[in-house]
Amino acid sequence: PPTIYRKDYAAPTYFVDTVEMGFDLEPELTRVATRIVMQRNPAAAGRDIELYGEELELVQLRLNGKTLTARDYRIQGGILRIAGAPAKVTLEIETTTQPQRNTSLMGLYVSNGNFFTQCEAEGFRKITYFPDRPDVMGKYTVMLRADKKLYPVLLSNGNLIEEGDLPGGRHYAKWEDPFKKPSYLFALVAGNLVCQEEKYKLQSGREVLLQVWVEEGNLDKTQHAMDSLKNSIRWDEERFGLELDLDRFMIVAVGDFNMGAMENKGLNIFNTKFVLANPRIATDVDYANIEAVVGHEYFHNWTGNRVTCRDWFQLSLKEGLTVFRDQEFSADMIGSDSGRAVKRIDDVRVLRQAQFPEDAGPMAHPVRPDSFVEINNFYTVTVYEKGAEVVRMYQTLLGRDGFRKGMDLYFQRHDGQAVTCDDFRAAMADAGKRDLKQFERWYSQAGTPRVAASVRYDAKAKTLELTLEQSCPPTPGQKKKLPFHIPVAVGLLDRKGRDLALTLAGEKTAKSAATTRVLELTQAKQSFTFTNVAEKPVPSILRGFSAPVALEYDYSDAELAFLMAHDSDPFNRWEAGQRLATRRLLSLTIAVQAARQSGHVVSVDSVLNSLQHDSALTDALRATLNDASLDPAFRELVLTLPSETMIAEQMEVIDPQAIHAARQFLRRTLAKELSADLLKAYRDNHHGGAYSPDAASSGKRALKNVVLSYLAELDDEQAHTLAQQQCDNANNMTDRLAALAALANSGATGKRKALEDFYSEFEQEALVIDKWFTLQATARTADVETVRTLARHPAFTLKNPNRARSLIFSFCNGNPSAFHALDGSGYAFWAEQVIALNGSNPQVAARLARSLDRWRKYSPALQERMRNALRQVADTPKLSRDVAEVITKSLA
Ligand code: B3K
Ligand code: ZN
Repeated sequence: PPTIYRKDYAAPTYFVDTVEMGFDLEPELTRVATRIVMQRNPAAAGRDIELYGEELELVQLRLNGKTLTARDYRIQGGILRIAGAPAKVTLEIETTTQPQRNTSLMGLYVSNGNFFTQCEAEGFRKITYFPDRPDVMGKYTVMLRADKKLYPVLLSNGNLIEEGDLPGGRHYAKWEDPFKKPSYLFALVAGNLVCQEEKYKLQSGREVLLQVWVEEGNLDKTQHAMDSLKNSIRWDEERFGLELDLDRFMIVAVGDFNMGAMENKGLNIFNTKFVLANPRIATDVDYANIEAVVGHEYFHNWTGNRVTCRDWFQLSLKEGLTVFRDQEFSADMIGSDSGRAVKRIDDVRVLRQAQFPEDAGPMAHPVRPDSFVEINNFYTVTVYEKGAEVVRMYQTLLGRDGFRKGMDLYFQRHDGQAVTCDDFRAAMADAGKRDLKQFERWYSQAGTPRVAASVRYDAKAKTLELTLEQSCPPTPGQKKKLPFHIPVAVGLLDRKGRDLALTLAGEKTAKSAATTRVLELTQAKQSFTFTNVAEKPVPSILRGFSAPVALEYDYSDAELAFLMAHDSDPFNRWEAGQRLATRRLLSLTIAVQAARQSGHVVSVDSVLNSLQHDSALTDALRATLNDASLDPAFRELVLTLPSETMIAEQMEVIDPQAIHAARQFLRRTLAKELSADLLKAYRDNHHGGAYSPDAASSGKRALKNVVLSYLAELDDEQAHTLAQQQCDNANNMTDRLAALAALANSGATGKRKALEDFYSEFEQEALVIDKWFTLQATARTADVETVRTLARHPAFTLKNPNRARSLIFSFCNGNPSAFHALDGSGYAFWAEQVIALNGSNPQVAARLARSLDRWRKYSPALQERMRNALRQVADTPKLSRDVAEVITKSLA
């Protein structure tokens, strides 16, 4: 399959004015009649009309009223070309598709008997022939016709302008979208659905209709999504002055969906996972995710829909920006400073856990990629999460107000247009009167920059010189990197842990008492001198994680413990603990390896136990755990050790089993040493009152449940009883699931029964059964055989993406020590599943294919087995473009 390059961008040959569509919806065969009014792009005179189409039956094609025959056009490689057409053209196209057989879940498909569409990125071309590219925008009118009994609800973008009955038990609905849009934002839904609806008054006084559509039995799970939608609408008005531009806004939940949700104009379609919630079935994390995703899709209405992308290389223009917006929304919804910090830490954790490895692996690509084979493979953590960090850096550099001015200018210039990342950067630079030329490298260079920091204190001169040196490792196709423009937020702590007022050399004295300064690192190496520094301070560098870089600074254990206790910046306070824990985990991992090698592998534990005791971490964690002045949610984050994946990324050669043993050992040791404090924290934060998903209550539950997970490490009767009681008495899914996990990872006698009871209680709740699969796939005792057995369970199916992710992805990505079993059995299983999914759903298959991305980081023996599994997939006949791209790049 061909590679597509950003540099080859060419403007469309024809622009679209209006699109009228008629659908005769039948699951076996749906007829689609499309009338497109187009005009030649004057800059593309003499070039063909180009329409894309995939898996379509072309029934009829007419141009300005005249039926075209096979001689009048060519279809090649999914493109239909018409030569010599006049400047003004009306095309009438009739196509058919087979929704029931569409397992790719792109284009028009059927889920549980209802019709849905997914068009981003290139799914519209599976519905009709069309200039299916984001820089071609048109005004749509859509007529839906279907059986009235089976499909009582007929929805599309915009406003309902007409509906009525038709002969033969059928009915119709006509929808008109007043805004021009690219085809990827088209949507229709037809089926047997019900909705919760509400009238909502905008700040301007205009009233809008809000609806959340679900299957009949789920009406008791829509309130949180509705609340989140209203909060999103208000937030975008207040923070960015952006108003909902439609009179009607709909969210529809669907059980079969490739991703999280889709921002179709006025008709957002969501994975049920990000809509349905009540305390019985949803955890605190689910509640928070629903709020974030509802916000995200709603915010796209301006960042993505009103201003869209010129081409798919610019994807981060809308995604990075919209993730940044949803992150800020969630933070503002919590409100408190500590809550904001917790949210920030959560977001950075995702970035480091998923994006840093991507940026260091074979699929590494810039935030604005230069090429792709299959665009669906580029909806990545780099484009989304690193893209959001890039947007956040504008705000860090320009300030909140400056950023807002930049946003205002962006909309003023580009409303209704399809634009580029450079256009966004120019709006920020112009509004802020700043030179952001070098900042462009954040878009063009892949890889995670390293920033090495060092300090020199001069007691006589009372100065502190901070030297920052940046570098960026090579990535595929990019050997040498140029320096980035990096905002580095810095603070200095005195001996008592208080922030110093900061003055830089050359400035008058501390006119402002700023205690955090944003330094701008633009060269490979740069020094900054602080004056008036009375004593040697401890530096707090990269506060708030002010840039997506890996910071290296040679802290002593004592300095880290000091920062954990005193840093006024909560992010760095947490970070210090993570550094300390990482250090300890790495040395334990090496000890495990040494114990194994020495031959007498009586017990790795006994060897670890004999290591010199290191109390720095234990003491610091104890202090945090017992500090009632700290937000429980924050304490939970501090108590959570870096994941096995995080540790793996720090190693030259990844040894999954040694990492696992080391981390388990440390958790057990901490549980023993802190048992009294843990029990007290459990009691203090456990209360049986009515459930509320607010940040304060969920923070307490989070702390209580991480404490429970530590106590469960002791695997004694007390822990079993605690877990069993919580499991029996919980009035919400958060507590229930945490207790079940504690049991499942223990040797408690009630463990089997607890899992079985859980299953029968929630058999009808697909999203809960997903959790049931995940819990078992990631359990410590799970191995490939466990997962194979679960895959034969009657409730398992690869056809439903959520279910596939709940078992297969959870195991391959979330249980490293079992997945990387030395005999390669995990990889054989992976290859089978990738191959099976490749046949039905290439997009989901390609996601799973990425689980072996980092194969070169493992021991030669494991590498060999992974390479074999990769080759097995590579040699599979009829490999999709999606999977082929991932596998080829992995093996390259
Ligand atoms: N824009 C969609 C993602 C579409 C993915 C296509 N493979 C959801 C979102 O980011 O909001
Ligand atoms: Zn998005």
